[in-house]
Amino acid sequence: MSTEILFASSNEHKVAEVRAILDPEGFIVLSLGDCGTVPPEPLEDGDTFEENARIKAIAYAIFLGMNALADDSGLAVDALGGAPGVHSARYAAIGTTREERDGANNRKLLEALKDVPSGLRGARFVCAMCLASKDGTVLAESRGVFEGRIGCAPRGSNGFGYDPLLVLPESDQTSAELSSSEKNARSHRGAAARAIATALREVRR
Ligand code: ITT
Repeated sequence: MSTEILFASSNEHKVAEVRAILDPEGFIVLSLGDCGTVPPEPLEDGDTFEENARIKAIAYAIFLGMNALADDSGLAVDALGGAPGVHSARYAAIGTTREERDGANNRKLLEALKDVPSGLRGARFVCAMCLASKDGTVLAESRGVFEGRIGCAPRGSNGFGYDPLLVLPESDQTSAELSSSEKNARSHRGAAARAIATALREVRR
């Protein structure tokens, strides 16, 4: 039995990653583009990934009248006190396309860390996921973390965002040098999506 679930994100890379996890579980993952009406983007003004994931899931679920899953995610860098954190998507505040914004964000991050030695460049991707029902009730929440450190130059062409800068501890590869299935097996989003799948199975019953 297949069940449709909306993953309320405007980021096609995030949608593809979540789809690859939930599809084998028997869920047809719809994106905002599949919904006909494009809902207004809610203001992500929470202080934490969890708060923003809740804001997105609840707003889209109520607007569209259906269960909605949302993720708020980003990069937390130790040497920057956890920044860019919830501001990861628009850290450099430059660029109109996603590619331009990602490139500007990565350049700004490398500049901010230019004097930081390799032993102090620890960082992690964090993903908070929230599943909300059409009346705005939070049905489930999950969190995943992907540990690494920030390299000195971008490497790799897979993925999106800060993937070319996050160097994995064990292999010296960046997240952008992993295949999509390798990234999903280890990543913050992969872990959060696998955890939320359990709640989705309950909702389907
Ligand atoms: P939606 O809010 O529409 O889902 P978004 O891309 O704006 O899309 P966020 O507000 O959660 O999503 O911002 C996440 C940002 O954090 C994202 O744009 C990247 O810059 C970064 N990021 C999150 N997960 C990442 C990953 O797996 N790889 C690389 N960068 C990531």
